[in-house]
Amino acid sequence: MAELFAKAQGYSRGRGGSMHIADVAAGVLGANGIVGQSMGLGIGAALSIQVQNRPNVVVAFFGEGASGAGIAHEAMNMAAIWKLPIIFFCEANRYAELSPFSTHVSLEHISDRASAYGFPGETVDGEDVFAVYRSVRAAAERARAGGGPTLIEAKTYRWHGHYEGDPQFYKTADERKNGQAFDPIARMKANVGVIAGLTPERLAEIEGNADAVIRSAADWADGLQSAPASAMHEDVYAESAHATA
Ligand SMILES: Cc1ncc(C[n+]2csc(CCOP(=O)(O)OP(=O)(O)O)c2C)c(N)n1
Repeated sequence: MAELFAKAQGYSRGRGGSMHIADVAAGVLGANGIVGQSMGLGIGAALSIQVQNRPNVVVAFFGEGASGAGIAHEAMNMAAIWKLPIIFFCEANRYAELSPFSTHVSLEHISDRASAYGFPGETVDGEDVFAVYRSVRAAAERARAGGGPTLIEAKTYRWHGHYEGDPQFYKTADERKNGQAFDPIARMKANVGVIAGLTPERLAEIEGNADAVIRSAADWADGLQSAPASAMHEDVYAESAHATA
């Protein structure tokens, strides 16, 4: 919350915002705005795990748009050759920026690409929390046992536009109106009783506790002083000559 509110106590000292959350101590190496880079950074992290003989597994998240970037293919190839402990996790949400899936992907399933590198690829229902969990768990077990990478494609749906105020003219009017019917959280709540044996009361209690944690984090962050403007240029390694002209 401090990072979202641009406060100095944020993970990236308030300079990254929502797109650059990193918490290295928790194993979150950092999101970045360069499409596809999670895979390049991910195989580096996976190589370090392998060299140090640690039991961790990397999960590199990316979209179907990123799956066509050069770095995706280089990273998957190297991960396959070195049998790196990494899961390539594609959130295939039907749109890349303003482009529908079929305009830039030549296959029905991104997961089919894994066979080109010789490791398993799997398509899961990304709206089903439990299916995703099972699939990731199996891939992590394989990676820990030295079996190398897995490509998981989770089919899901992007509610929002690419940017605030995106009129989403690349969707049909019906889709713009009814798209929110795809809701993995609502679906999980409807199924969790059957699968995990939770009562509606216990589920409401869990939700209430989570809400309270989020609320208190937001209140805490809201009350912090803003990072001083004088600190804005700290950790900047290159500046345009025009900035000082
Ligand atoms: C290397 C690079 N090229 C282009 C962009 C501009 N850009 C930002 S998001 C995006 C589309 C990404 O699509 P996808 O990977 O499907 O992710 P999603 O939109 O679903 O989050 C593009 C092209 C960028 N940030 N980085």
